[in-house]
Amino acid sequence: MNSQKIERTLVLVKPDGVRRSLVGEVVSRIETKGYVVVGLKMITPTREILEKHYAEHAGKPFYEPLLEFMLSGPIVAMIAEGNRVIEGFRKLAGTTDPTTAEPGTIRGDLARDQGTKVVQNIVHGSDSPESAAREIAIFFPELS
Ligand code: IDP
Ligand code: MG
Repeated sequence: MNSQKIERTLVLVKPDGVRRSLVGEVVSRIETKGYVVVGLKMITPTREILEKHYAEHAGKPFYEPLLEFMLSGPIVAMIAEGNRVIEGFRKLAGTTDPTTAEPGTIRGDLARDQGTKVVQNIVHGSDSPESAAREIAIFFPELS
């Protein structure tokens, strides 16, 4: 709990979050928690970038709908920094399914089941130091 290791995590505001003008809300939750946003950009991702980012899900039933959804509009990519930020942002985001995500979390407060093939849940956050390094390199190649 007292680890002093400063981490970085990749946060994405997905197209649903951008469409609903929730970029500021997401940034605000990260910053008011005390993490520091050290990189931020709005991009229209290519299919190639998303295939790299979501490689672990290739072949799953929601994979194609996930790529289509992520290609449906601009997204905002951010790097958040702080002690244990990888775990901390996952807690701020809440669980994958917005119906059961705890109120108080980004997904629990701001998203709901839309009846779509892929769950639309506002944000992505890296799930481990290895994923964070890999994903930051995909979205911020200029930093590596
Ligand atoms: P995470 O974003 O909470 O880490 P992952 O399992 O990595 O969840 O899945 C990536 C994204 O794919 C989720 O955020 C969600 O948008 C979508 N997704 C994951 N599991 C399902 C599912 O069972 N049905 C539909 N969409 C899903
Ligand atoms: Mg994930």
